Amino acid sequence: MSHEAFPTDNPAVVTVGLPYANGDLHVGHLRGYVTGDTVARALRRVGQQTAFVCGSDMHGTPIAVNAAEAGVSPEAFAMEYHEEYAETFPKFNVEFDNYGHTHDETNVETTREFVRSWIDDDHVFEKEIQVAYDPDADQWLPDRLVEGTCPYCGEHARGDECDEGCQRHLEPGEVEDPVSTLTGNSAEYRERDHKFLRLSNFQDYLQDFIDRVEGTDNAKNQPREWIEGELQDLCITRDMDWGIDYPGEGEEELVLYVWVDAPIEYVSSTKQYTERVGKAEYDWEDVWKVEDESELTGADNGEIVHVIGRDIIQHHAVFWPAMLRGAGYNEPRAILATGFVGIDGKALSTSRNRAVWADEYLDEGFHPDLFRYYMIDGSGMETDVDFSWDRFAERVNGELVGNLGNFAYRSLLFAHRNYDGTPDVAVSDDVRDRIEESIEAFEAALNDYRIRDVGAAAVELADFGNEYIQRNEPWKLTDDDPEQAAQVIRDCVQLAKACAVLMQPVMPEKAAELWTQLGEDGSVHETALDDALATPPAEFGEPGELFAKIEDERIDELNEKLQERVEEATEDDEADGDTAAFEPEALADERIGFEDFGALDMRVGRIEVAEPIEGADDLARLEVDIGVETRQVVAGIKQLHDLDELPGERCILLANMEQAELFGVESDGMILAAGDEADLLTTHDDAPLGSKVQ
Ligand code: B3M
Ligand code: ZN
Repeated sequence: MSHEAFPTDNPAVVTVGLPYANGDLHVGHLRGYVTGDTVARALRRVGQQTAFVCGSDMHGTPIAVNAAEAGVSPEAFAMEYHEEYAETFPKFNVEFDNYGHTHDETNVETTREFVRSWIDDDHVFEKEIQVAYDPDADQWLPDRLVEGTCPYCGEHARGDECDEGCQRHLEPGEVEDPVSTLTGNSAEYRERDHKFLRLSNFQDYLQDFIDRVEGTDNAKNQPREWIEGELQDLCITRDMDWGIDYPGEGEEELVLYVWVDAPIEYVSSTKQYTERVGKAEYDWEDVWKVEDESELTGADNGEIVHVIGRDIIQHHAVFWPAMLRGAGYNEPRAILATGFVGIDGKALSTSRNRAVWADEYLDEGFHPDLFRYYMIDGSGMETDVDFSWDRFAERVNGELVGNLGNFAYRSLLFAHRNYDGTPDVAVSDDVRDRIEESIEAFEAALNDYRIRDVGAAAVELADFGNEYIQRNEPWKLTDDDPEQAAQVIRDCVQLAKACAVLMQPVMPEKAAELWTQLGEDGSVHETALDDALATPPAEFGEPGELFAKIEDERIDELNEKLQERVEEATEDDEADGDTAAFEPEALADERIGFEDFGALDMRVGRIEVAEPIEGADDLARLEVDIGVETRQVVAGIKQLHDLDELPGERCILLANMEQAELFGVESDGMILAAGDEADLLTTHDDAPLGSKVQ
């Protein structure tokens, strides 16, 4: 690791990608904010001074277009959503230390300072380029106002991003066969002068940067391809009214590209936080400013951690570090890129109403911490997940109600009834050791950015607690061996207290509830991990249940509602010829004989191990037991399945497939799967492993 482990003596800042102030929030957005909030809280638990900041992204073409359609100014339009977001986040216990927006004075000023600094250091130049133009509408077509074909992968691309294909950022003039989204007519390319940030000046720097940046594998590896190739300079201006004016002389009609002022809001928002609490408490400059490149690797710089969606890795791991360096700023220590949230295997769509909305979740009466737990612990951070009420209920009923809640309730109830609180004996060595183990697991997971495991620490400890209480049966000991009964319950109360400390980052409100039940008078939000081992209060009252079971009927209702909506959205997709709808492939014309078929040696297998392959976006390494032996195979299913769920699953393996090596991993066979979602083939009954498919 190129960085000192957390906690360091430097202040940290955690940010989350800014939401465009352009529509209501849904569970897909919330995944990122909940992840960021959990990271910030976990850092504080290990003793790292941390500010958690964000803001609304107010600029860009979609907001300008939607505002025009609504007949209001872009500013008024965006402000309304900004205010809605600022109110919604705390309802999910996402508590920013500062939540600003990109159009506020601080960000306008900071952005202009950045750009002036690039101009002064000769990182900006002017170039004549082709920009799409709509002759009917008589206007330029920046970004989302034009669509066409991606020059890199041939997929349909919208303006500045190939969001249906290779996910690349696209520069003005790059989209092929441009069409105006304003009129639907073909657009023309016309010549126009624009300003560019000379990214090529930062090539060497970025190569070093990508070697030391920490975070999720996707964020560390994907950018290599862009950084190691020739870096294309970044056009930083647009022909629009809505945005921050380019600060150079005589360029009044140009505004800055939205991706210039958006990440700078991370800095501005931290600045505003300092303005509020004072430099003595938190100095934004300690985190963000590093004039000289040689100091970047020093031990005195702040720790910048960005949580983003996996579609904006290039902006954060290539453009943003160059923008920072060009202005004498520090660089990100870590970039954590989360997977997407889908429904029924399809992307969430706000315009189609294929979504579960933030307000809707709360209106259903569910506690925000349940959603947080499901998002953080339902799957690894990089994995795309399908939102499902069934899975939500499964997690809540199994791990929270059945395990964590049950353990805390039975322990505290027993303690309260028999001892009025914590029995007056010392905690046993075994239990102390077990709690220390959980603390270490939490710290290690945080330092590796395995946020799911940070969240799992409390639930695993409760699992241990349940086994412990079950094994020792204190209810049988109260008469025969009161000392031993007191010891067991003393241990359980300590375990419950440790659970409260460890669960705080993921479920802050539930942790506080448990803390109060324990009779603690301070705040669980102020604790350090070691407080998990401090003696709990001698007295506390009767506890309540932390979590309530979600009944099947309730889930059926929710499923039905969601299903109806998904079907409607799919019908809309189909009506629009949207390719997200399922289209079966035409049947093959050519017939084969038995012999050809018999040449395929397909066997029934069981997946024993499934793990991601470092550096490969889609590939996983599997070990498959096929009765006679275990085969290692490489399968392109990393994004499509939750790998942790695969061990134990039965599958069909083509055993005489040619051997291959992918990303340095040997593949000795192929597992069979159907469709774009790689639905794994299996058998109807339980034919023994190794049985031949015939
Ligand atoms: N506003 C939203 C997105 O592309 C965009 C993020 C800006 S982060 C600096 O996900
Ligand atoms: Zn593409």
